[in-house]
Amino acid sequence: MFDSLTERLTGVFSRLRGKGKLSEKDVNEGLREIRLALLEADVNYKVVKDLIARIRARAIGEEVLESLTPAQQLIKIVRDELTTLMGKEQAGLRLDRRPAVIMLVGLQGSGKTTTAAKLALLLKKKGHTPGLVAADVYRPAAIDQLVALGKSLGIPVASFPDLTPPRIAARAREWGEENLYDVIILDTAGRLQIDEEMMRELEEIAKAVPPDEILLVADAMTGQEAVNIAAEFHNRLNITGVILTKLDGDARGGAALSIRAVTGAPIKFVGVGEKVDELEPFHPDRMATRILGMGDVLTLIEQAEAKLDQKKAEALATRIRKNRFTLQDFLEQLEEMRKLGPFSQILDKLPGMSKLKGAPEVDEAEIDRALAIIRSMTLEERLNPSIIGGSRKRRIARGSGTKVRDVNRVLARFNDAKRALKFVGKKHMGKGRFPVDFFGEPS
Ligand SMILES: Nc1nc2c(ncn2[C@@H]2O[C@H](COP(=O)(O)OP(=O)(O)O)[C@@H](O)[C@H]2O)c(=O)[nH]1
Ligand SMILES: [Mg+2]
Repeated sequence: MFDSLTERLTGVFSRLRGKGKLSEKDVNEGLREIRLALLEADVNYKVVKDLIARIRARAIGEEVLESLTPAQQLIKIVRDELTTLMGKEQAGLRLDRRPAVIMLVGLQGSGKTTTAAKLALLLKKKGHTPGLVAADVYRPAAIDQLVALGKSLGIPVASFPDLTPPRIAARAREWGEENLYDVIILDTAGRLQIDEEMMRELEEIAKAVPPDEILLVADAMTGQEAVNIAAEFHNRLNITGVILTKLDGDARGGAALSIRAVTGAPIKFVGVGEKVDELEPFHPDRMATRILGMGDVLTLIEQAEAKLDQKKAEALATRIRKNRFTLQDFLEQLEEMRKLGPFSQILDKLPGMSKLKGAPEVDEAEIDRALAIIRSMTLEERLNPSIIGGSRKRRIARGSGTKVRDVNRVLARFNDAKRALKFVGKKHMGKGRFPVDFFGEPS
């Protein structure tokens, strides 16, 4: 579902993440790529424009640039805005009356009849007693199709071939009352295109019942066409929601992302296959997360675990156990951790941390300074800090834009950490466990 959009967005974010700190130019470049990806996914032009404007405003307002994990902040903003775009909360069905009537409308081939059966099955599984009514009297095959589906699911189907569609609708409610069905799903006739006759008939049906829900069934594969259709149906019928079908195909995402913003009607369900159980409630937040390629759960700990290179961590652990921990290791680990986010957030979430001493206070600026200082050292100096005398310290300070006393402090911290790790290595470190409290107060 929406594979190429997801691929493109994932690409944008991994490029941004790779940069560490972001400049305003980086953010603008990223937003430009996101914009193109959305347009290519056939998202409505105006929807994209507004969305990007909102993301940009927040990216600047929330100081993404100054944050320590700008790419992640930006992903979060994009995810939030995509969620809002699709309606924020999951929109459920309003089924207050007995029986409640759900009227399905849409063009021919959009999936109405299939969806009527799917929806009945979903409601039945939730404890409802649904009944299906065929209000498509023009094609006998349409009635047969619904009858066959109902039979296979054990759901009653009624058709009243001698009545006009508005009369069928009124009769359908009575049929439900008589049989104590609590939800009636009306499958109406569609045309290949929107035409006046169809619209007028649907309006008459809606007047005759009137339905608790008028749901437009729209084919996601048709992209912006589905959005235009939704807007027209909404104009005439005041639809209460949309069921987007065929999301299992190579739909590009345009309809899912635009329909709500363009029409104001929320997507309530999505069809994800031809089988009768392939209808799902639509969750804007989960869909946004999915579109961004972040799976269903976005938590720091998962990111941390995914990003820490286990092999490296094990090799490091071995060196620590043997007390051969160098400034080069120190640098690599700092850089590795920098990718994860603010230390204060990750410290207590990393495996093994709870076993170490109480969560230390971390000065983020100091870590940045330490990184700059170690980067200004030669490899030889990093592997053997004892050769760093006065003139080397001055050179390193100059190179990193710091003072000699800052260099001294890093070296002292490193020695503290090394001593602490020697202790930790003997006492606590299991194989492969990742030590992260270099910046704890030396014990
Ligand atoms: N792949 C896929 N096919 C669907 C989905 N929903 C409906 N279809 C197919 O779309 C075609 C038209 O469906 P139908 O219910 O007859 O459409 P109607 O003319 O609106 O009643 C059928 O072949 C269905 O199997 C879906 O979510 N995924
Ligand atoms: Mg049909």
